[in-house]
Amino acid sequence: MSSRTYESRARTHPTAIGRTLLSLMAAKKTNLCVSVDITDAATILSLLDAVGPSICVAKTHIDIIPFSNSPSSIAEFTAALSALAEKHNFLIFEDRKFADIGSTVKAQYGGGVYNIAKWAHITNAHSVPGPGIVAGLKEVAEELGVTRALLMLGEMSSKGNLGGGEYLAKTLEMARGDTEFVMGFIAQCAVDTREGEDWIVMTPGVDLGRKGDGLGQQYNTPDRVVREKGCDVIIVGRGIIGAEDKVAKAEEYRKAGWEAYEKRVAE
Ligand code: 5IU
Repeated sequence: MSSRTYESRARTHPTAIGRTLLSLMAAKKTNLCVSVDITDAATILSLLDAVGPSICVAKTHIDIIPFSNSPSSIAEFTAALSALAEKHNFLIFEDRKFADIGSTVKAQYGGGVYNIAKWAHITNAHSVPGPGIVAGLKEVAEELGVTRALLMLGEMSSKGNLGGGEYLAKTLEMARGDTEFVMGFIAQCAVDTREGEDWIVMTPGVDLGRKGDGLGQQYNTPDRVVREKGCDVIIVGRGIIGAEDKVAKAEEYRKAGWEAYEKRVAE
């Protein structure tokens, strides 16, 4: 687990997106990623405009939006999303969980109706298919001439998931094959780091009160995942989007995540 500050890691992280992310986290004093699992595009945009100052990353699932209301086009929505990311200085993470062979994920990431690589700074991929998935995704970013980064799924938050342990260790080995494109992991704990390595760990399954959702989701507190387990970014969905006062709740999570980080680097 890293006791280095986000500022210091921002200067040396091997990925360009990692350096940008760590530096904006330090500047805004936030390690909060809000997961906007909302099906109405306009509601997502107004929520992000309101919580923008509290977050470092907005995590999307673009394929849950029917685009039947305004904004009714994907391009219009992603343009507005990008403008909000600029305005409030946060990054966009499409939680696509790519899981196919290199040639197929190339077509999925760079094309289709969503054109994810064009607007999402970060996406993620399962390690099941082997290193070709990393190579295929990276080729898309190179061909488009955009700066992008990948998180590998090392361990999920849900009960009974097959990640963690040896699976995470093998995923880490795969990530070592491309340290300029793979910025880190989705995991529930810091990964074993060799001298000179730095992986950003983003962690879903975070809630200040609940323990689960009845469908396998398992929650830990910001303090548990950031201070005790060494994760870097907390990902919070329903804990914020389900609250009456979403702005106040986002601030509450930002403060909890930030205090946990401050304690970790002081320990
Ligand atoms: N998500 C998880 N667990 C995981 C991965 C992704 O919960 O291991 I990878 C997603 C699912 C949802 C968000 O979009 O993170 C968590 O939302 P809640 O905080 O509402 O449970």
